[in-house]
Amino acid sequence: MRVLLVRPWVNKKITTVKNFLFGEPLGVECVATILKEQGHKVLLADFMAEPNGRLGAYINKFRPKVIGITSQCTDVENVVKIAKIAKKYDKDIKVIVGGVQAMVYPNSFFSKYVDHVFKSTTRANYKELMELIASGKKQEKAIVGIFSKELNFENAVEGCYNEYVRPDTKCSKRYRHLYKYVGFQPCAVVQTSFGCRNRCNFCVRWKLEGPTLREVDIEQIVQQLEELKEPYVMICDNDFLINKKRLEKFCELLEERKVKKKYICYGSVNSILEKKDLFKRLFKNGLIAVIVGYESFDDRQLKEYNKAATTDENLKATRILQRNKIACWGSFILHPDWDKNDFKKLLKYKNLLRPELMTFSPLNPHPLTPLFEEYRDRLLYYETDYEKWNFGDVLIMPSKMSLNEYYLEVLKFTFAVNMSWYSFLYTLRAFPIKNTLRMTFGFNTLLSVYIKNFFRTYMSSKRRIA
Ligand code: B12
Ligand code: SF4
Repeated sequence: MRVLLVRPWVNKKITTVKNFLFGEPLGVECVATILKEQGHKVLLADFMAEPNGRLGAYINKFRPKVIGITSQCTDVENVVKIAKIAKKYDKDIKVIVGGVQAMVYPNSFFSKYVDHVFKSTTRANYKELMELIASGKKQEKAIVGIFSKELNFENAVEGCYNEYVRPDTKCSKRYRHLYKYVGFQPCAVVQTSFGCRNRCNFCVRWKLEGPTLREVDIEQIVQQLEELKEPYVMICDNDFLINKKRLEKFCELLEERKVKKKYICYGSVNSILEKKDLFKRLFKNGLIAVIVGYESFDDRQLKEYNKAATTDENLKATRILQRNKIACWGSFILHPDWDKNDFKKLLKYKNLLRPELMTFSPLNPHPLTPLFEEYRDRLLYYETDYEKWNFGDVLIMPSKMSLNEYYLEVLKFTFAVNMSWYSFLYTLRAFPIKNTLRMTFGFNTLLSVYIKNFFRTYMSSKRRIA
């Protein structure tokens, strides 16, 4: 059968990080592998890369029997829009939806335009569904991990976790030069493990992928790296630095096979501290930056988040990376109970840590996380305002100042962070000048969103007073 796989257009209403982070659609590439293995013909339409792409043109040209759409929280509206267009073109096209949002909230796609929603994706459930579609028969029983319209989306045969499948990079060939991560372009994304050993209580990732770590055979990964054309690779595991033996084997294989690439990965503070002697070798083999979730300048808050590290350990981890010439990209959470002084304290702590890059977002406790319940009463949006859970907006009512004053602090903070001369020097050294300019443009877009939010909250507070 012909299957058109689609990543939706970026939702224009959200605070997007597209100007910095624009990774390949790894999920649909995995689905493409499964489909090709099962003998189907696949075409990918990446509307994140083709903002003016038209679904109708793809349908007319490719004549798909099935359209598979991937999703994140910000995509709900566009996924349903794509499904509606598909059915308008041909009511017999089967529309299936998968991706992170389908895993977390399958019910957000229980629509008359969608036929099946994947809560978990495996070779087995895909095979069963595709055979059912090909047979044209009525669906009588549920398929594990899939909600189906014909069964009134009631068939919650809860499945398992997603199965590891090597992504099919051929299907995204014509877009690959566009994919980038911060200033590195072209940049591929690779996943080498699932789950996380830590339990930060604002984080949805260990909930999505499972509490126990599942690792893919590292030889298989190195082979995958060897075959990639991109010079840069973002390793999107939750904590790539967990397993020392595996990292040593990784280096050994890269050295043996002379694989020369540059890597960016996520790493937790405890993992960095445990392997301080390994970073020299990792740097030699191409590790250029580690994204570390520091979250706060305050040890009490780190405890509240159930972080497995202290502010002191954060500092030690940063120095280990920097001593080994590996850039540290630190990320932080802006807490809704902060006063103005706390924003200043974070700036001071940042100046002590001196991460090469700093990112931050307002506290965003996803509804699946333990912290969500604690803040439920102070939420500014409904749980079902899915697109708001995007890390850009203030979601929790601040306690020490008005929402408008809080946005002003966020705005001032954004400005102060981006005035940092050592981050600027780092970007000039690390990235081509055109990418630094693009990042400046991205920063201005982000700033303009906070300015808009500041004025929006200012006007609504005026209206309330009037
Ligand atoms: C790499 C990454 C990105 C990349 C690429 C994402 C992509 N796939 O398109 C970039 C940088 C572009 C990105 C952007 C954003 N991201 Co992001 N990202 C990630 C990260 C680190 C890894 C995702 C990944 O590739 N996983 C590996 C693949 C194989 O898994 P998968 O996509 O889930 O796919 C599997 C299944 O879901 C399924 N599947 C996927 N698609 C389909 C389609 C069909 C038809 C079927 C049947 C099955 C299916 O099969 C796959 C194989 O098992 C995750 C964190 C994490 N560990 O999950 C955050 C994460 C997914 N991102 C998140 C967010 C919030 C965003 C942004 C909204 C941020 C922003 N404000 O701009 C944007 C949204 C982009 C957009 N659509 O506009 C959140 C999502 C929360 C949510 N509930 O949706 C996550 C979970 C991070 C977090 N800490 O919470 N992201
Ligand atoms: S270390 Fe990172 S991925 Fe793991 S639970 Fe904490 S925030 Fe989530």
